Amino acid sequence: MKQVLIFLLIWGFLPVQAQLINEFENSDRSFHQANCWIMPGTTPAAQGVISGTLSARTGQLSSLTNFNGVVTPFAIVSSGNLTFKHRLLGAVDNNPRFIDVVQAGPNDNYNTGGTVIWSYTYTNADNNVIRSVSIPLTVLGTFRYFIRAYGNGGNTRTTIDEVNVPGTHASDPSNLCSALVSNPDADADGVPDVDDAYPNDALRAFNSRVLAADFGTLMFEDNWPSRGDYDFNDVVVDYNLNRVTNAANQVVEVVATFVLRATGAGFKNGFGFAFDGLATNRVFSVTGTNMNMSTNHIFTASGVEVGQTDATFIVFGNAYGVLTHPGNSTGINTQLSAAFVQPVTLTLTIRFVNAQGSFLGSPVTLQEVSLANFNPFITVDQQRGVEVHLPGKRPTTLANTALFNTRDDRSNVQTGQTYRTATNLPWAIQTPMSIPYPQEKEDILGGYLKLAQWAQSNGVSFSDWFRDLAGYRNNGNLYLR
Ligand SMILES: [Ca+2]
Ligand SMILES: [Ca+2]
Ligand SMILES: [Ca+2]
Ligand SMILES: [Ca+2]
Repeated sequence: MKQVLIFLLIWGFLPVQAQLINEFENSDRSFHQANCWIMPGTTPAAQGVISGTLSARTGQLSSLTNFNGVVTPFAIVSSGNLTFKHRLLGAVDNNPRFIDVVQAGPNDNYNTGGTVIWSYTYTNADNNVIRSVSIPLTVLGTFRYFIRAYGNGGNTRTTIDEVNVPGTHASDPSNLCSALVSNPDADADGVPDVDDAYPNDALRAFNSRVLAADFGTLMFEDNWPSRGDYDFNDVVVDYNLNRVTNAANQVVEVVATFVLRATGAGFKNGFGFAFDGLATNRVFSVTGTNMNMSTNHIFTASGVEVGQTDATFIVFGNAYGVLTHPGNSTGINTQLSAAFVQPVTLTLTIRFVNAQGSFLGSPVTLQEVSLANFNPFITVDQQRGVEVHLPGKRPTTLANTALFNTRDDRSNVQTGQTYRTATNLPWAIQTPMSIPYPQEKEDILGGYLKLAQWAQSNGVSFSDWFRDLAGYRNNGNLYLR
């Protein structure tokens, strides 16, 4: 008597007695069913045996749609071959006979769904001949297999034996033999669905935002290198960046969201940013740039600005091409006497991979597109060379550096001491939360009462100057509606 191989395994909390090999040596169909082998129209029988004393013997192959045969348990399939033997019991003559194998996933009905991965048409030469089948399994995952025989009439049968599925048993006999999927991973990217922010997208797995808050605020003064009215509302943009990473934590794309809230300026200013140190040729594509009412920028085929060493992105070329002037104010959304214009959200999608997920050179790391490397700036009044950046940030390749150390600017580009006055005051401000900005012509130092001390101490004092704490703000100077 041949031995039936029994595999024991522990799956979660549930001990399952399970076979992925079946030689059908037990004559009781319920024994096989208990191990999640289903035998539609088929019973273990001695007639037409292939090996041992019993084989799985189908009913008469008299229907092309009512299949007889053997359904294996679900298996987490590893690479290898599905093997079995079969034997047609009788002549074909005028009644065609077929045998095939269907691969069915947890969501497929084995009888009506799945994929045929092997098929064979019997001829009279098969009559009573034992045939061995070996099918390489190229698609790995959780599957069961239906070895099904069928024909269009007559009383011929087939026997099936020595079925062997490579992999780990994954049927739950306590739950109608449904697939045991402890950590489903629908897109097979290695990140289980529960942890995968993109469970049906194998290129994407995680979101990583640079700010915990929904948005932070960027405020710019466009009179640089003069101090100007210092009202910091000439361009006001809320921002956040979402770095989308794959299962290997490589950055597939950055989805940069900006809300243009105000432009309290006579100048027609643009806004963009660079990722310092990230070479232009690492970028596969950029979408979402708004160049309404501006011809101030030229772009490569992939959408980054031409002529830049570091990858540089333009969000909009002209704030007046994004927000529509209400008709009765200096700028937009800085004077309470003028009509409020609804802020406009602009989303830039910067992709670093092609459709197959391949990078242009080395994969982009989270560090390369971090807040530390984020270098936002405005371009003033459609003059490409006039850029205003945050203090300590470098100008882009296209900036006119002759403007440094003119008027009120006291930059030292060599030491990175850029965009600051003799008393360390900036022309641009970045906060990790969204805050109000000054009304038109109101000096920001009169609205944010700790800002001067923060800037002049190089960020040591009042690092929370932007918060709404007692003694920190003078709301009368801020644009609050
Ligand atoms: Ca996944
Ligand atoms: Ca995914
Ligand atoms: Ca101003
Ligand atoms: Ca202004």
